[in-house]
Amino acid sequence: MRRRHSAEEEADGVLGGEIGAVARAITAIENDLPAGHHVLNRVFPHTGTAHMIGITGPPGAGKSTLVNELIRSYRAGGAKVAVLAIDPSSPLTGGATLGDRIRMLEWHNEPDVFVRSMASRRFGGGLAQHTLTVAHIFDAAGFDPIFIETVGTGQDEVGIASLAHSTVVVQVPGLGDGVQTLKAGALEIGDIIVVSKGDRPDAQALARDLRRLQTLHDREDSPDDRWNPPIVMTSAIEQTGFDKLSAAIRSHKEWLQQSGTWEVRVRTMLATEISSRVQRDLMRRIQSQSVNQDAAINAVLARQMSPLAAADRLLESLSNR
Ligand SMILES: Nc1nc2c(ncn2[C@@H]2O[C@H](COP(=O)(O)OP(=O)(O)OP(=O)(O)O)[C@@H](O)[C@H]2O)c(=O)[nH]1
Ligand SMILES: [Mg+2]
Repeated sequence: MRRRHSAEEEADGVLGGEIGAVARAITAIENDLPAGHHVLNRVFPHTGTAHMIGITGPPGAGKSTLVNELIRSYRAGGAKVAVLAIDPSSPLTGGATLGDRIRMLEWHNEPDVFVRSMASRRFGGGLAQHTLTVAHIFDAAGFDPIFIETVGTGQDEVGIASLAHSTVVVQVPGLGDGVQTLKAGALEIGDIIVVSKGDRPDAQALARDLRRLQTLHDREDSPDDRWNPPIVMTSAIEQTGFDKLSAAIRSHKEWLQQSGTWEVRVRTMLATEISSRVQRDLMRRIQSQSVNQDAAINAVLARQMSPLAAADRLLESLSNR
């Protein structure tokens, strides 16, 4: 029979790197259970060191393959590595199931590698919050680095960038025309740009395009100590580029720390986590007052109240509770 664990025991378990405790804490956070909050409250003072690395790019771009290679590289240096794969649960993924998306990560029996998939549809708008909150648990358990794999659609790029200290944007050849905005968006948020599937014939052309776009984006007045996002080409088939990629990630971390940008990013990440939580909870509280909401909608429908006044009234009803 399964024994219940106290929050204190669970927190000690997480801090001691016990896989069972880590898994239970994450599940509790995912399901918004009080147990998750209690454990997080206790372990949070012991977090703040792990390097969080976002890996984003279109569906099927080769993100998981890349993460797999990066795990290998960090493991060789003795690191404990965690991966959080966010399943967008949207038709945009091309129907890939969670199983497919993590199949390439063959680390089941490695205690120092923890791979976890989360379905974003369960978060109801709290993607950023849930992702970062789970990452704190990994951090507390001594995992460093922590990879966060997300499917980028070309629109939510900015949000994705505030989930991590370093953002790796994966670009893939062969998407055809109409990817210009995707490329520009990628350049805006990418600390490191990867051209994956470098074995494909059109990979060189894509790298050239990206380099050209990058020069256009370059500003003459930028300070000397600015980070210049490198463009790295990788191929899983030819086994090339991964050393260069992991070196680039490590030097980005160094640059973050030396330039003081690390603290700036951490502040952004935590602010995003907090405000994402507040927004979600406010929405939930408004929705739970469906009587008020219905009355407000009806009043707007009858043109007795403007939509803005209705929104004001709903917010007021929350603070008057
Ligand atoms: N030719 C070639 N194929 C690759 C390379 N890397 C990955 N692939 C293939 O591309 C497909 C998708 O790879 P994944 O690593 O699962 O891509 P992903 O971006 O994680 O996919 P989603 O998580 O579903 O968005 C697989 O069939 C891989 O075998 C590469 O370097 N060259
Ligand atoms: Mg994947």
